[in-house]
Amino acid sequence: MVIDADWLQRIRAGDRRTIARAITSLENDPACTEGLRAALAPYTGHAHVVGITGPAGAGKSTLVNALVGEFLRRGHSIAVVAVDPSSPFTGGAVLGDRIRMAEHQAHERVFIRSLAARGHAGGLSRTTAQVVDVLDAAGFDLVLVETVGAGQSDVAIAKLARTRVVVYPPGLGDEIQALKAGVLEIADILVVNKSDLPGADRTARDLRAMPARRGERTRRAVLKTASTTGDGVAQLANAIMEREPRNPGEDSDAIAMQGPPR
Ligand SMILES: Nc1nc2c(ncn2[C@@H]2O[C@H](COP(=O)(O)OP(=O)(O)OP(=O)(O)O)[C@@H](O)[C@H]2O)c(=O)[nH]1
Ligand SMILES: [Mg+2]
Repeated sequence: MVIDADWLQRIRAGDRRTIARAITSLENDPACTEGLRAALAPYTGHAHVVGITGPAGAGKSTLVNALVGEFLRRGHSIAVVAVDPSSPFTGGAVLGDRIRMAEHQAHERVFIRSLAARGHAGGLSRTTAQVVDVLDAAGFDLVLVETVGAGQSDVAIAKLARTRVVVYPPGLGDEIQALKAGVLEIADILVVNKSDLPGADRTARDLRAMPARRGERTRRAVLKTASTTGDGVAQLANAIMEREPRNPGEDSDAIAMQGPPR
């Protein structure tokens, strides 16, 4: 891969073939990481990076597919990075992700890519952060990163994403206590997916009962979705968009309004 002005221009123009090749180079050749990071640095930091994590089979990929549809309807461009566990137990996951996310694959405002985790610790593959940089520089409004079924150590996404969504299936029960110290701590938005199945209300109630994080004024949102029917997906999209930084004008207005009366 030759990183020159021409290449940069194609990336920034969102040229799919150049994006795809850059990601393949990153996957195959760790040596190109530094050059790429330096070249892209001036053009990153604009995309809203959203981490979608949670236990295996919670419905993350199905939910991402539904979110992509919702964000498309709202006029956004969306890139999806699905990190595959690539363990012997879930060897079919890449194919499964592709199928579940295939609905919007061909859309001009969508780019979807699976990455093999290859045993890399922390729920992300070695290249995930750089791949996100490529997609950010390519001008996607949102970059959704689905990570492998999260355990307590899978908090690498916390550093990468502005918004962390943790997805659970119904029926957590006592497991919630064990989860408390781990990935739940990094969640900005908690989702009980498969809300069409029994037990979703109970799980949502249990999650709502969790204390707020230290230093946090408000508790995290707990939402219910059924990604197969689309129920709750618009509300989740709203909750994600609420975490976009406001433009500076709006912020100063807000401060002025909160100030003491003159
Ligand atoms: N009933 C019901 N089933 C769902 C829902 N969302 C997903 N599923 C099903 O749950 C299964 C797992 O869905 P995935 O989207 O692959 O889950 P995942 O969390 O991405 O799984 P991994 O990536 O393997 O960890 C599939 O058979 C989905 O059709 C839902 O809202 N309701
Ligand atoms: Mg998945």
